[in-house]
Amino acid sequence: PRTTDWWRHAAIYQVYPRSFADGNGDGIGDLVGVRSRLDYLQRLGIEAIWFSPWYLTPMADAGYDVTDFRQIDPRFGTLAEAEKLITEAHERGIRIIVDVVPNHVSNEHAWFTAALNAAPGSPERDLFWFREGRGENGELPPNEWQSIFGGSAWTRVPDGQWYLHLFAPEQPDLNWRNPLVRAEYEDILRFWFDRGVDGIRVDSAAMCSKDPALPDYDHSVFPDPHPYVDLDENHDIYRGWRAVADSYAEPRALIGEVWLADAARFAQYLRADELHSAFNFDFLGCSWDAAALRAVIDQTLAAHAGVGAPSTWVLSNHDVTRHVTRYGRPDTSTAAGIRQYNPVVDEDLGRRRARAAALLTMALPGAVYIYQGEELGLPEVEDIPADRRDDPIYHRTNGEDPGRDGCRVPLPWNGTKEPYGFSPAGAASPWLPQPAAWAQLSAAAQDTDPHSMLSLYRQVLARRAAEPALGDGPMQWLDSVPNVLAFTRGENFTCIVNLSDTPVQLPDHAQILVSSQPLSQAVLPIDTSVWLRTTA
Ligand code: TEU
Ligand code: CA
Repeated sequence: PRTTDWWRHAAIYQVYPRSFADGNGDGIGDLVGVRSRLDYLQRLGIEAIWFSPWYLTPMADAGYDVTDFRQIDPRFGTLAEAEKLITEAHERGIRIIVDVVPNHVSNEHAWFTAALNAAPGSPERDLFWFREGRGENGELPPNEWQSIFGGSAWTRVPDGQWYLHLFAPEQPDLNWRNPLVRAEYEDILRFWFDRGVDGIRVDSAAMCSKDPALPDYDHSVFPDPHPYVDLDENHDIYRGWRAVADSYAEPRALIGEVWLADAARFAQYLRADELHSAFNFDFLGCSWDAAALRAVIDQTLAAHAGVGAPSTWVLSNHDVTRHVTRYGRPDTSTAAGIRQYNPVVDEDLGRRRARAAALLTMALPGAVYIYQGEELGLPEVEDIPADRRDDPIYHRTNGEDPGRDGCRVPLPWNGTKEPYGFSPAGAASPWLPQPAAWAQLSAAAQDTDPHSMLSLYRQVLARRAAEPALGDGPMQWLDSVPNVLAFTRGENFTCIVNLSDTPVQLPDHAQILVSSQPLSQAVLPIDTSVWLRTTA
């Protein structure tokens, strides 16, 4: 049901600004480009946009290294343009979510340059995690922690101290035990809420607090909690943020990126005085398998019901292999390897499953996230030349990890060759190369084809918005054939997904509302899903 708590049921579209649309022709997406495509997003039928970071940044981690949260990066535009964009989206009934990164800032942030110029033990250094090294002359890092992007999590500065960075060296971790850090971030939230922003996506939300003893741990196991993941102190941070969000007449939503293995500990972040919701990475990483999906769905619903929070459903984002490619692997149990090289991929199969998955996710209770380009059925781009790759993960692992460039390739809007309308005519090349075979996948090519992925997304989103039983609220599994997922929402709505290897009969007297493939008779083919109007 559609309550005023929009975040409980919204279809939220992730814009990765660098790759969405380039307005000024420098080959990099920008806010003018986004504004020129708001009609497209409105027609698509989404209810909110989450923007990956658009703040001032040296781009060591594609903008997740922020120099100043109150300035827009000049590559993307200006604060005035961001304000215009917020207004223009609101005029279309689209809400705006911005990304806030609390775990770290850029090494060019004023706090970090001040810390580098200050002495060991100074208040400036206490905003970060500066420590003496080990070994005779402190030449060894303070502990064995590894960066998530590869290599040690510590970098030494000229006076001999080391600072902690769980991601790239250009992303020094903040010390959340320092009250100035808390005050500053609450102020950043107010800065954006005061400009009409409806919600915040909280980056790496479970990582902010660290065990101050900085103990080593066994890197081969990764339990929750862990010296820098899921410490209880995190909850105090988000209680403070929730108070800020709730201080507005129209309360603002906080959506966490909380990667945790333990469902019960995950749910603690969604208690009534903390975050409103969080991304469902268990679902994202699940294989294309009925039993596995059903288990994840049940576990998700149970964990969220316990705290009264809405579930979310996510298939792709800017950090993982696009799901057309994941679902096109011969063995999708490797879908759990959400980022890996994919030597053999059946793209048509992957796209067929992606279509079926769209109907599944959009019929489940809660909110749904759509990553830009998934509505076009874009695959992962796997053959980006090494010298064009940008992601620090690729470079810091010497290419052992393919990194995330392949899901960040600029969108194809129209035309038959690069830049496919991403940039205006005569512009610089897009910041990442686009495949030669993307003409058929462009938004313009799909616009008038009633069977395209884009048409399917439009159809499903329109129906989802019109169907009172969809969005938040209960669901009921139907007993069905093995490897087929079937459930009802409300009195007369049924979703069926056929993951088996044989076609299945559709129920009698059912009206087909939407199907992921054209249906010629009352059977549901393999890897196909359907929404039905049913009567009890
Ligand atoms: O990601 C946090 C995170 O831990 C992973 O998603 C990580 O990016 C990587 O995929 C691990 O294998 C968030 C952002 O979504 C990501 O883009 C940033 O690089 C990261 O934080 C640092 O800010
Ligand atoms: Ca641009």
